[in-house]
Amino acid sequence: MTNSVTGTGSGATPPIAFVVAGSEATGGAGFQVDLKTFQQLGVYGVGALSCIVAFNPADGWAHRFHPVDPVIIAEQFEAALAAHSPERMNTAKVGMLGTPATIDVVAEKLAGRDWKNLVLDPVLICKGQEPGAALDTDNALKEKILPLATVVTPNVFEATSLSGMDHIDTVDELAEAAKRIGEKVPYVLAKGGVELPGEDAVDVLWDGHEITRFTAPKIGEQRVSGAGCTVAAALTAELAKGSDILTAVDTAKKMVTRGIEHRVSANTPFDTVWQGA
Ligand code: PXL
Repeated sequence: MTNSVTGTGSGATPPIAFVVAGSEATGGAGFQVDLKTFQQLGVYGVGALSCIVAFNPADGWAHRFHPVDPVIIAEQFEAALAAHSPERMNTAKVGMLGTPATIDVVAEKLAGRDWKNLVLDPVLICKGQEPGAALDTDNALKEKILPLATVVTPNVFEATSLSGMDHIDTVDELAEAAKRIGEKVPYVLAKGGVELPGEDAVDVLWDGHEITRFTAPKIGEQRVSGAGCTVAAALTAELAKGSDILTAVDTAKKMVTRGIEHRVSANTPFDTVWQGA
């Protein structure tokens, strides 16, 4: 007999996905979004915190950025990877890391498992960091984490940086950037979102052979916080479930579009995605 309270009643054991990302306490980005997205898509979330971002409501919601000690990051990886064997957990997402020291330990620990799917959301800057420190972090991310990724999900800003292009103003240029980044990573999902002109939010997938466009009508022109995290987390969850990349991207795009339609407003400057929509 199954028992709904002890939770043995829902049948098969769920797929598992690992995430290393930062906490963002208002609930709109980072680790919180990743776990909510995994859960919504029926995936059991596991993970390590890389940093803690606490916005400052008394200072225009500026980012206050706190790295987690690399020793503690290493310990979290040890616990999570020992608990869940490679046969059960072969898919991971990398979100915001934040410092070169964090990137070093995360690169070392990620390299300890042969991930089938490693989705990198290349969160390049955090407004709370010194520009010089941000540049070092960007370079370390490109050098040490990007080569481990099987999928990378840059927005326009990140795609410009990763491709080395001067600017990206059109979907065609976004596609060109995706191809260039694709020299280093098998799959590149470059997200135009509301950043490019036109009526639609267009994302492009480069799979090493061709570009596929994913299009949805823009819902307003305002950025919604957590959209990038939600897309990358949904893609991760779908890959953990065994979907092929095109189906996974399609599901991720539909989920974020619906989550933006049903966005959550708060006292913060940006609305946030509702993963439960
Ligand atoms: O949306 C990018 C992002 C990712 N991760 C964390 C963040 C943010 C933006 O604020 O705080 C932890």
